[in-house]
Amino acid sequence: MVMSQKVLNEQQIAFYHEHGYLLAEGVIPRDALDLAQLILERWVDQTIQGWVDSGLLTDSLHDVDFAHRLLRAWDAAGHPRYLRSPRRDLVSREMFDFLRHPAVLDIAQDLLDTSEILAHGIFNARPKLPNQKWTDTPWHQDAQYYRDAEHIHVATIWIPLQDVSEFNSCLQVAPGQHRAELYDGHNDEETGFLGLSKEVRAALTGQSIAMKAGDALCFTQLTPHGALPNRSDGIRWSMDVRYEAVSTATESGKAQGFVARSLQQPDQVTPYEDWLRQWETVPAGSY
Ligand SMILES: O=C(O)CCC(=O)C(=O)O
Repeated sequence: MVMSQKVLNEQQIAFYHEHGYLLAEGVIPRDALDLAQLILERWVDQTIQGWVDSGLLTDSLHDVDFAHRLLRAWDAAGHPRYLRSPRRDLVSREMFDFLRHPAVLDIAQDLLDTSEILAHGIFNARPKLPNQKWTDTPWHQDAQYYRDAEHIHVATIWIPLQDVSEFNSCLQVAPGQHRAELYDGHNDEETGFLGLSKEVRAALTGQSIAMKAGDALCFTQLTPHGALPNRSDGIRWSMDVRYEAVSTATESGKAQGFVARSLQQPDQVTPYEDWLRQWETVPAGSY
């Protein structure tokens, strides 16, 4: 029997719908953060091994802590490009378990107001190194990346692995602006990321959301948001995951997504092997 429990109260849910975002404090338990870190440590190992194999690096810096290892290796390797928002390379049993972690699904259930939940196929890890312009996420709406969700509620849950502030790349949101339209996507000149036009961006007032590890920032597919630069001396790590109701699930959500919870039809919950099969055509090293 799948257990679920309400984690957000009525005021929090009303705030989310009114303002288009919610900072939910202390909702991500330690074991979920540890699982995310394990997934990311494995990805760091692979990334650094790639630099060693291609002769950019001789020492894979195993003794350096998680907050600095990729940074030290990247410096030593001469600043090679790497996958700034890895997704395909994270696909594993552990990633599957993170996406369907009961604490994360409980939040999704409250936001979506249904127990029939699809884990959206678009999720990302963000290894954001200090003063590294090309990983600074510009202002955008998530639905600019999956326009079939223009009128479908997709809830993003952004989970930092350490405390974040304006100093180390917390996110900013534009409260209430999820009621506006889905804007055309523009390529950000500095980063190449898709985002809002300069004109739309200039009209928004960003609110910085400082967070503790264990907090979750929730926002809708239309909520404008972006990240501040990382001015600390450590990496800012985060995971961003998305959920939508099974009954209205979008094609882009279903493509690499899976039914993560169903209290009405538990036998419809996707087994790990079926999810893995959905990735067979997506090449390693891609999003
Ligand atoms: O982590 C970041 O820098 C950006 C996250 C983001 O934009 C998202 O989760 O949609």
